[in-house]
Amino acid sequence: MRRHPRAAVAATALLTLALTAAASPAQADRPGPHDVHPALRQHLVAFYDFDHPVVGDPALERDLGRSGTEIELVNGGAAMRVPDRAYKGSGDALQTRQVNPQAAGNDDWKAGIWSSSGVRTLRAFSGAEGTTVMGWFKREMDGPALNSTTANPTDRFNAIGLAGVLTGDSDGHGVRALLELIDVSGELRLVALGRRVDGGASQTFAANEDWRTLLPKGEWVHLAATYDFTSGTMALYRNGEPVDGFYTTAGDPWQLNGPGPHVTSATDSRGIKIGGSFPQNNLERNPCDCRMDGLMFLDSVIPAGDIAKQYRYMAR
Ligand SMILES: [Ca+2]
Repeated sequence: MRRHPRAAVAATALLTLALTAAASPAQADRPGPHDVHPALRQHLVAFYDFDHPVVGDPALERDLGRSGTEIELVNGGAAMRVPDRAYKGSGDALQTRQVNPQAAGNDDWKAGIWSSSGVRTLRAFSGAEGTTVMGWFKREMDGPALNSTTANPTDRFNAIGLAGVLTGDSDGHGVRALLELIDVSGELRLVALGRRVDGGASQTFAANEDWRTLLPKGEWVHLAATYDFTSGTMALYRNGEPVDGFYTTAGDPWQLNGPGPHVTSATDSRGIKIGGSFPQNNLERNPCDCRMDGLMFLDSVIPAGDIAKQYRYMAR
């Protein structure tokens, strides 16, 4: 049966009304106007601003990126959202920290998600040519925390975990793309650490400059790391500017010598870790006495110019 034209118009009007009504509440859930530069939006898989608790379960944080990957505020729950100004209009920040350095417990404050079968919503990082991790970080510690997993009361971890995407076979520690501070030949350095092939070796791009200068205690700093799995290159940025550095591993850790295309393993990432390893909370490693905000996980190598734009967009 043919519809009367006027009925069709009425139906269209109703549909428009329905769409408008549906759009209004969704709009309130979107990131703020100063959060995501338009140049980055199409690549934004996951984005956490720590101002969007899951309704009914404030220990979970909503993903304002396209993937809808909720993360857990492990061990501290809603208390981990603290008022602090990382950038204009930034609202609450995430507090992570070691809780009891003398005990081999599982009480450190960290965040993330882990699934043994892979997190399907993070599929954008499977078979990926590139990845970018970025966000605001404020460190409150003077070096890696005491190692709570050994009998020795004075030994320390060799790294401070910031934020990263896990591999498809990760035990909660192994990563595809990670921002962290780690000991490189006896010296702690800000690094981008990447792994193309699950179970394969990682490459590390380490900053030349002293980590305490790059991340002054008590100061908000915007960091970004890019991972180009096709060319085997990584880059670091601080407050929108490239950071000089060097690769720590000789040879071909990403196995780029064979036939391409060279992308990450075709497996769903097992999750995201923020402020220490093992988001499934079965072990403590590399805790970060830090605050973080505006954490972004993108499925592309964001060009230097767009990273600078994103920094200025937030910092203005
Ligand atoms: Ca925030």
